[in-house]
Amino acid sequence: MKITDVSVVVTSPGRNFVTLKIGTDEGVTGLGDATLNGRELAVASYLRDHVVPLLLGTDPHRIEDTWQLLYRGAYWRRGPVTMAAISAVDVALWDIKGKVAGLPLYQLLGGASRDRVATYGHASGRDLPQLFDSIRERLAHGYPAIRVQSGVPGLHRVYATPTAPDAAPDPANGFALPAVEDWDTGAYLRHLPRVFEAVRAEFGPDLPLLHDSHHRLTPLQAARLGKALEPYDLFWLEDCTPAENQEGLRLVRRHTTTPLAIGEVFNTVFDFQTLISEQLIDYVRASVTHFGGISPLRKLLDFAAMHQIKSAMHGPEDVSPVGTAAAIHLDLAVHNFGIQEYSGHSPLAHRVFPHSYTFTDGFLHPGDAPGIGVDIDEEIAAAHPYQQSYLPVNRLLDGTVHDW
Ligand code: EZ4
Ligand code: CO
Repeated sequence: MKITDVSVVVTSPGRNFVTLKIGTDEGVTGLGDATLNGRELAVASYLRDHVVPLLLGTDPHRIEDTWQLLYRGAYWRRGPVTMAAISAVDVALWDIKGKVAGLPLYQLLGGASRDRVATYGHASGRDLPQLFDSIRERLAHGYPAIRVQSGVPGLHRVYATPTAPDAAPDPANGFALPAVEDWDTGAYLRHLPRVFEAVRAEFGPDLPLLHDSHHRLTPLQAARLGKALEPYDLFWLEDCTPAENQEGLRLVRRHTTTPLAIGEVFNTVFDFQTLISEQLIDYVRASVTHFGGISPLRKLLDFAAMHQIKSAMHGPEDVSPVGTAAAIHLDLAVHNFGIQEYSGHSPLAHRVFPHSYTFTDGFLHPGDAPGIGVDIDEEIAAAHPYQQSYLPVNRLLDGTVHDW
């Protein structure tokens, strides 16, 4: 079997997605997600200009060898652009292998370790009444666990909370510039425990609650926050400090028993080495799309399992339905599954990527179509071309750029 054609599809059915499509001489095709939010075209070029020529004529069954060739052979290792590109190849090859075998991917990964995949959904509000409505709405969708994000008094535009109407990016020279959010760590640290106190009082002790600090705190601030949130029994506190400072987590860990989740911006096992081997976190947030695919993520999860650390794959809207499907297969198969983030996609995105996976009463299942179980409708995709866009940036009240 040989790879005969490879194409990169960039489409924007509501938001940008980069998809790799690998075709073979036997007519079997595979799909992989290479979407890197805000830097999509860099990955598309990496694939088109540097990876596609290496794939043509090779045997699609040699997944591990192809992965090692792309990782080691480039000399320049790691990094989000490279690893998103390698991920797309890896997943597309697993997709092909599953289709040739006539089996859904999770069967090739050892089969199902559970009946269905638990998710968490996002709730947020500028204030408590809006937040409570948002939580109720998520619960009505069946989500068994809820991530709670809140506005902060005195701040206008806070991460993942409903944006003020004037927050739309201003076009400059034809380019949409990033939206600017504002931030005051002291105000956030004073406010957040009150939010969780109110949410617990309203929704009771049983509902699993999560929170994402989105890399904004120093280790000492994170330690204080984790401690302050202990009475509210969080499922986890996510990305409490900028992820590249691994040693900082030792300090956080010494001071709080609030479970910690980290790693959505990581792209290799080396980023997790200290965090896992010293047991500084409880959940790894790596996603199939940004971690180089199914092959390395399975190895990471085995390493994590040795330290009783569980999976919690990143599942925002900017991971495409192709990347989402790959995640759900892995979630179903690995023993140390923790939870899957699931934000869903727009109805149009679901039409561009028809899929066998289902979301029912807050739980996902990959379905039993061979491979990853996702197609691409290239006509609808072509009708929705790339839209230039950025993620927001974050500034302190004096104008200093802060971690977003
Ligand atoms: O901000 O995926 O936990 N989820 C997150 C996400 C990230 C986006 C960045 O592209 O932090 O919402
Ligand atoms: Co996050």
